[in-house]
Amino acid sequence: MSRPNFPVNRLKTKLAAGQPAAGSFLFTGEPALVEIMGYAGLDFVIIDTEHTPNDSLQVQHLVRAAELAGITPVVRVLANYPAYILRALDVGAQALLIPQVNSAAEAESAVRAAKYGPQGERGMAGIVRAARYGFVPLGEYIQAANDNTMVIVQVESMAAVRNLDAILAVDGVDAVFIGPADLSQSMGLAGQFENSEFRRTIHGIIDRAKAADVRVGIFCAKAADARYWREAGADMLAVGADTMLFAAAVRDLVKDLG
Ligand code: 3PY
Ligand code: MG
Repeated sequence: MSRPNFPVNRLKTKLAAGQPAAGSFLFTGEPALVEIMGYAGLDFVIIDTEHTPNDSLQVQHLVRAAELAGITPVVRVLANYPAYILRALDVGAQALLIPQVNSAAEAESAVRAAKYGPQGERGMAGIVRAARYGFVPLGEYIQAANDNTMVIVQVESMAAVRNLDAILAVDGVDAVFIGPADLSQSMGLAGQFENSEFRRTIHGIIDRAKAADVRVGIFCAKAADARYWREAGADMLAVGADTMLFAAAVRDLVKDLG
């Protein structure tokens, strides 16, 4: 009987070492694209279930592909509900991205749902994929899950910006993640990503997270934006998505064909 190992959380390792981590979103449900991202050298892939129809069975296949290719599978849940968090974790998500977290109480609720006791009250089943189907003693699995599972909460509304210091102080929040699209809308500046007030607000979030010694991520449409926000102090750069990368490649191809 072989004894399965738990995957190394590359995103957590990098952020803990003070190094920036780079990744991308996955909007299709295609495991081959997860493998390609891993083999190309990205640190993490955010498997999205907020804005995609991917269900948990598909997420499980995508997480498997990520483990195979050595890239950390982050799952963005549909909403901040314990049941969605449990689904993502039981199939093996190593990190959760929780959309629209607007207060410390909401961040605490996410952490409670993500951690087994005594830190939280995640529903327990020792035979799921994350638990290696019971091939690892339950106590060891619980410890490994609580140590390795990351909780990353999205700051993407003015309410979250107002409550940011309290959110940053929540025990178990590994990082905050800026969602520029929703944040711009919440500021009454929908899609105005070059607006100076908008950009000042993002700088402010990054500075406050740094002051609290909490890691900070951001979605970037392109590599130049990622370089800019990394320079400004962001640690977790999520650049584009599989669909965006493919669209850009096909656009270039059609252009090159003349
Ligand atoms: C947003 O821009 O609102 C996002 O959630 C990006 O991840
Ligand atoms: Mg958003």
